[in-house]
Amino acid sequence: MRVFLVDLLATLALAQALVKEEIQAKEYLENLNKELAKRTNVQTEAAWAYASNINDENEKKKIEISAELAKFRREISSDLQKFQWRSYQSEDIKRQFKALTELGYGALPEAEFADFLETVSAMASNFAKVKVCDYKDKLKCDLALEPEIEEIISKSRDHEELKYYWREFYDKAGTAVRSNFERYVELVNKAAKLNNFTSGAEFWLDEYEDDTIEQQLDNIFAEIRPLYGQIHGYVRYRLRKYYGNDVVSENGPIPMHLLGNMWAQEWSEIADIVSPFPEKPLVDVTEEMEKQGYTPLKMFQMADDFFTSMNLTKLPKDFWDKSIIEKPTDGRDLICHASAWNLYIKDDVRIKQCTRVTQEQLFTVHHEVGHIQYALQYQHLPFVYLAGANPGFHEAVGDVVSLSVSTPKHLKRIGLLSNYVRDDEARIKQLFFTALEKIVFLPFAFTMDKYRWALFRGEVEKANWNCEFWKLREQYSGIEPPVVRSEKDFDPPAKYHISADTDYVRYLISFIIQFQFYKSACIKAGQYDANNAELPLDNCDIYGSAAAGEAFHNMLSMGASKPWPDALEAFNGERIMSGKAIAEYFEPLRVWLEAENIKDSVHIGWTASDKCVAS
Ligand code: X8Z
Ligand code: ZN
Repeated sequence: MRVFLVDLLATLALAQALVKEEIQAKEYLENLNKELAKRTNVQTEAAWAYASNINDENEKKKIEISAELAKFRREISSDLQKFQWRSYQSEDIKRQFKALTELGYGALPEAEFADFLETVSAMASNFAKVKVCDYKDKLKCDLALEPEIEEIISKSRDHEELKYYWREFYDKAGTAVRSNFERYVELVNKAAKLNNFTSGAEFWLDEYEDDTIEQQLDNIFAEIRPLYGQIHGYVRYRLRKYYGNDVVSENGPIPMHLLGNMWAQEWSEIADIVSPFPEKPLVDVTEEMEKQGYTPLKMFQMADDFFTSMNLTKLPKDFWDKSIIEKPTDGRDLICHASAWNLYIKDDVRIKQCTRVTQEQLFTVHHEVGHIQYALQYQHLPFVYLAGANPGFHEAVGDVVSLSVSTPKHLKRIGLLSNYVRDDEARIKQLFFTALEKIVFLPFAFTMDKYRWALFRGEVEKANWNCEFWKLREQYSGIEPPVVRSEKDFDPPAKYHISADTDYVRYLISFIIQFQFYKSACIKAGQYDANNAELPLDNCDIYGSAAAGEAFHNMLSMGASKPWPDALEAFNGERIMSGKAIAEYFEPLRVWLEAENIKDSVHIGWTASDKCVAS
């Protein structure tokens, strides 16, 4: 009896001590979050300075400050281990501790972490600095990806010219950094192991807090794949008519340089030559934007206006003062790939974009402003929670608004479209256009990370690293390079995110869930009713809807404080990522295309590519 009482008292004392410790831990976290925000602000300023002006001095500063921050985080991580946080009552405190003990790449020993930063910097700056010579004037050698090369790849219909720029770009942006990339893969895997993951793949996927995410994506992709097959078959059939049988085969993969985009990730730039119903208007407001004297500034003001029309937060003064929204003309090198930045100080948010006045860029502007809106909505939270529910959520916000902006209804409202009659054929044409952006992108996005996961997992021999990339691109997208590639070439880093160490499955997730958000937002806005032909999903404009804005606010203001199903639930009551909404959106197109392809005896599917050989 006595022994029992002593035990009980001891247990009680322990429990009391734990409660007391938890109170102290809370205070400790508050201070630590503030300290981390301050230090991360300094590090992000250095990263911003480098990204907007690439030179040795800015690179050195950025690397030094990043190394210092990583060192600080390693130090506090041993402090954190002194707390028995796994036994605490509060889910919130446990979540914060868990996030703070994760060191990411900073788990690498000092010298290797510096090596890692230098390696990524070398690849990213190489990508940013690529310049090629003009096709016709080989003495003019200052063409950059943004704007010159992208403009040519999207507008030229001369397949030899397109092939020339494709090869120049891939050689310079990809092959040039093969050895850096090999070192990079080693270091990612080493960091993964130090964080107790089997490989870089599991390390990257951990951000999604869902052990079955790969399987879920495989399943959703399998549901959409038949529609992709129809689009692919139809586009190849139309390209064959346009370029002739010698350039485009009947059953093979599509030569990717003909698709209007350097990576063939979105094909909407060639809508003018592959869309059905040529006599119907193609919704492309680029010309109208030019005619009306649009500027990058005006495009950002419009995005700001869209978010505020839904009762969301206005872009703050710092945004307008500090953003870079046009390519500087002083000749400096910078990373032109559009990005949104959170500086971890109240209202210090910025975008860096070499904006051009085109319809496609108008959508990108909304995409980037979506990132900023997310940051503004969660900025009241502790530092550890200043992120999206998962990276895919962060990518999806602005795209939901872009889906709305791209509707004929909205383009009319803002005076960019007139005399447009939306009959059945015009509608199919519009859906086809959107599919060239949204459906075509899915297999592309999947392969960017399937490829890197496979390398991290050691599933591919180094001697096959290039051909494995093209094998996946062929298998999933049915495209191939315009010229024979070999293991003497190395093409993956010619995609920005591969050179810049950014995962890509975030965009695959975004392109799926953005339709879930869009559909619910449209219902909330009274703009979509599945039983009312007057209110179709593909002409829904959520502009001015406070109800849609409230749903956004509920989700965005949670930041990363809860697992993503909770954030999704806050938006629309769902807890599962699903392909149902995207399939519903494109259903009329699927029905039409299947019939059309049968009528035209269009071949569906593709034979294997022979465009990559061992050496
Ligand atoms: O990289 C981006 C954004 C910046 S987060 C411009 N996107 C992906 C890409 O360009 O490859 C947006 C969609 C896909
Ligand atoms: Zn983005």
